[in-house]
Amino acid sequence: MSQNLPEPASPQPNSRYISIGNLVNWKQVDQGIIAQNEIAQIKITVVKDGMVRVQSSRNESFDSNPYSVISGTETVDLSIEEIDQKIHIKSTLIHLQFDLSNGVCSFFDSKGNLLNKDDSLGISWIGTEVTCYKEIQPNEKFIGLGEKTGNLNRFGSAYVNWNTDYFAYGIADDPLYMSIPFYIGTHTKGSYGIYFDNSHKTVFNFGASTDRFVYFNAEDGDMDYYFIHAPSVAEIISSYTSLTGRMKMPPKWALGFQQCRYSYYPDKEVFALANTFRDKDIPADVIYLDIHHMSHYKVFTFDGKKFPDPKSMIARLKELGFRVVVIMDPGIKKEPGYLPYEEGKSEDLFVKYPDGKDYIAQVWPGWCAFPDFTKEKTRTWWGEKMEFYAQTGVDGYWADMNEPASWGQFTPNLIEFDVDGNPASHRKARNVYGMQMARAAQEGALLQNPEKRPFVLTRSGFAGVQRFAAAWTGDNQSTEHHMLAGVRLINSLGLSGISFSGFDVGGFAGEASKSLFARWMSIGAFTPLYRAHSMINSKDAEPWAFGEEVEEISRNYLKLRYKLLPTIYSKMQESTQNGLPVSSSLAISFAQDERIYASAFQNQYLFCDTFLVAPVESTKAITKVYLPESSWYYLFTDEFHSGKNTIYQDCPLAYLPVYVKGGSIFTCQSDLPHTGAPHDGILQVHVYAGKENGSFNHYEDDGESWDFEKGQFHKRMLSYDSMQETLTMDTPTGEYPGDFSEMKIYFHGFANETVELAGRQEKLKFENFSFLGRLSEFDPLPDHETRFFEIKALPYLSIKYPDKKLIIKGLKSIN
Ligand code: NBV
Repeated sequence: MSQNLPEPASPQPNSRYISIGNLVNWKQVDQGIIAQNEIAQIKITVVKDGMVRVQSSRNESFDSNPYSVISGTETVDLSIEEIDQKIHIKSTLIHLQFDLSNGVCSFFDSKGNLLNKDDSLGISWIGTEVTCYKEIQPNEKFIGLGEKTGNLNRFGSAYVNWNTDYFAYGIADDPLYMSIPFYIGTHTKGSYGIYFDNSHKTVFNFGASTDRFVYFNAEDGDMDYYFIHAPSVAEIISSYTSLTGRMKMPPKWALGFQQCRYSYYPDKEVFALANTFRDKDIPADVIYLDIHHMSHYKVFTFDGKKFPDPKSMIARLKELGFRVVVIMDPGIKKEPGYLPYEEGKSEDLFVKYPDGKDYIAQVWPGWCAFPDFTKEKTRTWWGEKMEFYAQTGVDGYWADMNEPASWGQFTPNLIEFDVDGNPASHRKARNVYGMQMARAAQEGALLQNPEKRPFVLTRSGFAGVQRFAAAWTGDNQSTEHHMLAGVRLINSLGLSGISFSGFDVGGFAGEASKSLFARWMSIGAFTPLYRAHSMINSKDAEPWAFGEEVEEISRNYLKLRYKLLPTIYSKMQESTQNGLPVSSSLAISFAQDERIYASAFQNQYLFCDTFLVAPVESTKAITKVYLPESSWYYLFTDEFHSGKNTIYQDCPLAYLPVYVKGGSIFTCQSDLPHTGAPHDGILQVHVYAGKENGSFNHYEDDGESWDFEKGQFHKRMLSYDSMQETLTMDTPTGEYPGDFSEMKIYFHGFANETVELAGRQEKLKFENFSFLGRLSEFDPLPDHETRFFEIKALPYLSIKYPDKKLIIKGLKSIN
């Protein structure tokens, strides 16, 4: 072992493959090693238990990527020794073997199972392009990679990360708006995650056009990846989000229904929209103002004709229980006298050519300059400008076109960005630009309203964007396939650290059929971000625009959404702590179950860990559903199904196939027109019998301030123990008094007529219960009957909301 390492060679332009090759010199450094030869250097660091960072560079120092990784190295127990030309780096969860003869890394778990290994081609370069080739393990599946179309199992496909404005993308198109270079590999020996921390254009090839390897590469920068291992896929995602951050608790209203259109104007139309929701008793919380709110599409302006008095308009909307979210596009019109342009120029805030001239390109307002959001000064300035919206009462911000998009769709690579003091070209900065705009919007919202939790929605992003904004999947199309592809996109975002996301319900481009809109509304109710949106020059696309039946179906699912808000809110809070998604692909809990990857079942997911949602085209009356290990109850009738079982399910338009996992608990409230309206004070607790134990952490706070950080929350663990036959409600924690005075506990799948409560037998009551309302008989013909599902004679117990720990005993499962 030598302490004197040779100087690394500087990169040579070369169109041939060159591998890192034989590494004769290495030395131990803090929590790892560094090895070097004339081709490159490689550094391996145990970042924390279950996480190893591998960096390799042909330069003297490693390239910095300041935006995604937010946690540092933790001190861990590890051993490092050299045996037969191999360095063994052992920490508790990962044993890494580094082959000095060719730079190949092999990752094992603590029991010696091989998780992942470089192909002998290893880490290598072609010119500045750096690649890591990996062997494919037997029967290995690849999942995640963020906003990517295609199958749940990405094996056989390749993807490019290059943030792209893609109007009306097809369901196999790539790349889209957002790049998350993080994927999970899973096979019978275990699962692992790889986060490639490089914002240049990257390629992830999971065995497309080759049977030899999978690889990931970047057109420039270093090989710099984090290898993450933990016993479960869920823990791998948690670990990844401890590295790149987690979402902040959103305001409760952002979980209500959001109505968007390109665009609602003038103010009268906005009022009509708001009043129609209320008149028709259709719950909703948010109305969006798209680009027509502006004067000549100039950000930080209102069109004085369409919106003569935005402040009073928003105040009136608030009285009706609506929040307003306003769009912000990055392009600043190049127009002398337009203050944001003048300030941006004089304060040096725009993206520039290397010769110092502003980069000017065309978008909605015409020729525009682009704020350099990778510069702190620009982000701060943008946040200050947001006062314009904040003082009118705007509550949320929508960052669009932030790939950044421009007409022609081809940004010249030479333009320069500050990258917070480490200037870089468009090649390195493009993929992080949108995320930095989302950051500016979040910081701006906080600057303008420090007491309130911000809501920012972004189209573009990169790893870590979850810290700043919710995401939506851009300009989808009004087709059945797109509806299902959108579900896969959301599930994939969830696998990649983004918990708060949604798609345009109804489809943005094109026009949804009646049935498609109805089905999409029902799926949207089980999606973290529930937002309908549609394109300019298309037919109206509000819940009432498709006839009476669709209106009733939409109302039903919207009401169900609002009933479920205590559960959704609780799960969002949990996600801020563990980084796990609220819409979870079945690959998280059932990674080793082959069936879940089948094309017929790959769209299925668990919502709030409780509801298995099986999205299905609106044209189908019956569908196949795969129910994995566990036991399951059809939500609308409590019909019982054992797990590891494929069933045929009727799916009339009014009933989306949804199943509750045995052993689950969730909480509900009464119908509400919007999240700010009072409920009836009764917390419904639904508990489902099962062989597995289940628990649910019910969470409440005031819904919009930061007081929960100072203890103003109400949290209560509810747990079901199948062996003990008990339902336990722990003593609540936190200082927030809680919003409920009564509790109504529904027992699903239990044979009980009484339960034991505080030593006494309590008689249960029974009612016919339905999660959805009955639809009108639209067709007067006698042979036509509108189907209605309900749970017959469901036992329940009503009690005062317990302020202390309470145990209900003697629960007897039917199955
Ligand atoms: O601002 C208009 C639209 C917006 O409605 C949509 O959601 C974005 O994805 N925007 C794109 C600009 C261009 C649409 C053709």
